[in-house]
Amino acid sequence: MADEVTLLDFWPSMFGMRCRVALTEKGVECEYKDEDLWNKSELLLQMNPVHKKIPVLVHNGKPVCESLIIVEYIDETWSHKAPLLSSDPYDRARARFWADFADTKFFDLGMKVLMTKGEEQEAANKGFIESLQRLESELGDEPFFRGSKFGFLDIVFISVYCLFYSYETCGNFSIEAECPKLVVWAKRCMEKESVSKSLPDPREVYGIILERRKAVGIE
Ligand code: GS8
Repeated sequence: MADEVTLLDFWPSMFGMRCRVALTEKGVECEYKDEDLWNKSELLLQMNPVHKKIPVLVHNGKPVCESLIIVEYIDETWSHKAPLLSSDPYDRARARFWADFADTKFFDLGMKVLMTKGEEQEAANKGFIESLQRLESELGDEPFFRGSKFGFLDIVFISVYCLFYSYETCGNFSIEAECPKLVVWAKRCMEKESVSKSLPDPREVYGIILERRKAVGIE
């Protein structure tokens, strides 16, 4: 029997994008269901009763939650093609460390750039640019985070590329001026169809950010 694969998703979600890129890299046929996060479907509540969040990968009726866990699950389940994590334990540990950095530090700093103003935003800009620079030095002179091959960490971080325009516009800085190699890396990733098809238009994403800024009275 063929695999039944569904992704409960929300189009501007950076976490959803990770799963979309991984599934496309592996050539997995998948039904994408866009959730209304203000009116969640019964299916989402049933499949992720703990966090009630997207993304959720439903594979033959069984849910897998949390984007990093989903990407690893996809890699292990469809292991015949495009390996995303290295077979070396040290490389895997390093990839997981930076993925954790993405979710526990990097995204939060980025969110502060988008959702604050004045002195608070200036401090956020500084911290966020430092994080980008850290990431850039982790990349070094390699084409991808795993060296010559596109893999897990590229998937973890590339979704943020569709927010670069928003970070630069809200924070009033240039990522290209601060981290030129990182921008070259992002453009290299965008040459992959799995990435370019999975990331939304940066201006549409900025439209959402702008609405949120207005809603909380910063704009
Ligand atoms: C985060 C998922 C998440 O925040 C992951 O999958 O990596 N750690 C998780 N999902 C958001 C949408 S993206 O901003 C979500 O589903 N929010 C709904 C809610 O909080 O009610």
